[in-house]
Amino acid sequence: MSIRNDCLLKILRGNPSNRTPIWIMRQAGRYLPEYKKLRQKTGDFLQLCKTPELACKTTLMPIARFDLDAAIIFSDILVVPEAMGMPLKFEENKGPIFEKPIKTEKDFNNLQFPPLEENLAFTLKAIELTKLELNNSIPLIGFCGSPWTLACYMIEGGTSKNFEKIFRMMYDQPNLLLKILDKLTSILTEYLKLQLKYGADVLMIFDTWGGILPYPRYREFSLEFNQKIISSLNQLNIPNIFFSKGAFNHIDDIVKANPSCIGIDWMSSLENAQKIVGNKSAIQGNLDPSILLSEGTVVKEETKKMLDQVNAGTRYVVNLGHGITPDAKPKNVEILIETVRNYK
Ligand code: 1CP
Repeated sequence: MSIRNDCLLKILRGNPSNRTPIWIMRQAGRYLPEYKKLRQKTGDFLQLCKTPELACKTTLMPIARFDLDAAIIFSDILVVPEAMGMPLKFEENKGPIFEKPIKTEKDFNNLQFPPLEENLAFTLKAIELTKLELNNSIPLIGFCGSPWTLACYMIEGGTSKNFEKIFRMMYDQPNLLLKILDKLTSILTEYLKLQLKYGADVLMIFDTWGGILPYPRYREFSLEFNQKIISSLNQLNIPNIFFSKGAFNHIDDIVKANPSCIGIDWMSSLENAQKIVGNKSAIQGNLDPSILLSEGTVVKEETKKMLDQVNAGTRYVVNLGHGITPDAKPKNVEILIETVRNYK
């Protein structure tokens, strides 16, 4: 079945579109009052992810409010390590916690290659339900974390400031880390293919912590594995988006990995991105998420400035340079979208 508003798919596939697609990373979440209300009622964030009807309902919240060109399934990147046998909890104001982080070869050997269709059935079911609800109006984006980004959480045990544990492993036991990344790569590839099977139209890899790697190690510990995943998706002709935050130094190499679209963070130059990427991939971004905390007039002005930088012919997707933050004003999202729609 074809999708009625397919401007995102057109841009990702390199076809012309007279509408510039816009969607927002983490568009369903804590900045929306209706999300906060549902979240209060449900209690636990993970429980929300694990109840397909509620995950579907949450996915659709921003779609009901705003004129967006894609939905992104409500889940989290960390459900994958949990499915591999690492108990996970989210603590209020603390973020994710793995009680038994990976420290040794033995911990690694205890990680399962889980039956993903069973262990992650909740997200797959949520995709299926959401596809029915969307009724081919707009595409649905499925996603996963990159192997490196997931390994950061699995080894650090949660959010980290200095990432000392994973860096220590990288220098002292590189082979153990490479084995972890390799296993994650196989699992994530299979997981993305399952999301496709259940109805996702576009697949995205979030390499949120790629940019913390020392320059000479980025390729070996992040990009190499992401490239494998991207190449599996390309073989199946599935439009994909690769976002590696803080990795603009490596954009030449990222282009060579050949994703359909490259996410650009707000610290990087959209102009330079266009020069380097050309027409080989689409580019997505890169409004500073903090602009949505500001006044409406500022949102309008900054959005226009961003659009002014985009050359005719660039395969371009409007988005923020990273996820929307909990204090963003929903009204500002409306102004952002309106400015994009009215831009000539
Ligand atoms: O209600 C709550 O308190 C939970 C907040 C929340 C939400 C709404 C978390 C906890 N995850 C999510 C959903 C989520 N996570 C989506 C769904 C799409 C949507 O909201 O529209 C997606 C795509 C993610 C991906 C994700 N989770 C990433 C990669 C993307 C990014 O923004 O960098 C990462 C790093 C995570 C881990 C995570 N999940 C949640 C927290 C607090 C964290 C830790 C972040 C950190 O380490 O700083």
